[in-house]
Amino acid sequence: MSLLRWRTRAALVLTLVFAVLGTSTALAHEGRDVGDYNFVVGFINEPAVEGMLNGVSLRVTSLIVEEEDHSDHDAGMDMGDGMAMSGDIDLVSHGGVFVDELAAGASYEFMFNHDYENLTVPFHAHPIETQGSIMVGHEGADVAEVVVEIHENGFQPAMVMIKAGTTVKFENHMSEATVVMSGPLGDAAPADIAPTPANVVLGITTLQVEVTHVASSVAQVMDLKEAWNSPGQYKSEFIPTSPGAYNFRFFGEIDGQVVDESFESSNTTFDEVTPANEIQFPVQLAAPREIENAARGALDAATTAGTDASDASDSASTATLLGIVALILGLLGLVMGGLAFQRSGKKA
Ligand SMILES: [Cu+2]
Repeated sequence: MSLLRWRTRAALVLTLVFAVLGTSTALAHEGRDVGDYNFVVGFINEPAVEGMLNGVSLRVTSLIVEEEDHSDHDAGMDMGDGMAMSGDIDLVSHGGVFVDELAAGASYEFMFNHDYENLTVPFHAHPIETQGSIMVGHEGADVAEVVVEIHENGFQPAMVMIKAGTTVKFENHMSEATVVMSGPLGDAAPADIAPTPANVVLGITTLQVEVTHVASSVAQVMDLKEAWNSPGQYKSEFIPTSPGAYNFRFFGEIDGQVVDESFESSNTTFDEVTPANEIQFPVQLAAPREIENAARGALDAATTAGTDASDASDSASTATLLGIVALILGLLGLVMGGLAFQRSGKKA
């Protein structure tokens, strides 16, 4: 690879890094291996906001690159030429190349062998939502190991240039655990820098998702449809009408492999749904859910008032009836008295 190409690539990556940092929103997805596949799960749009069209996003890739185990990461990799090689290495999925959870003070090492030559490997960490990139080329320091420190405010350094064969050691310098993994931080990298990986799994029609709003335990099964403009991404659109954590349970099968896997939003996985009024301006509106609750309360009050009113009218009509009866009895008494007087008069 020529120096020029290397520089072009570096420029592209810098552009991406700044574009992502510039938006400064915490875009989080959870990546996990499910059988022979890797699932990357999250909301279609993050941050997810209550009352706005969103949905379940699932990206499925098949596992052809061994992760975590650096002893045999040559296995299964085809030494192609030039650009074609990037197709075999999953640089875009969360954890497509490596992923590790680091306790406070712990470290993780990954050796970038010649398969990574001329590639730029983006990486990021949760829940600090920071990212960096490793460029593997012919230039760079001639050392066996390069250290990347993980701090609350990001990676140090965030941009690493190494030669093939160098081990990168990630050190957690924070007081909390973190997850460091390959892949860009956001949902999707620009197409010019991250072409559709060769190992995406297309045309799955045998998976469904059960969406649960955790706090209320309200659940619904939805169909997953492959996004027409994003091969290997499966979506199920819905409008989250309550804030908080959601659980996505994928079930069915892929190519005969049974799938039943749950993903729940949290600060180390994918975003929870934010109440809408947090981002409303200038007037914060009541959420439809609050209006509905208020309406339900008013309806209850009206029903109670109605019952009271009919109770009152019941007792009122009872009183009227008693009054009429008393009146009739009174009249009857007068008539009897009159008759008795007449009779006594005739006798006299
Ligand atoms: Cu991630």
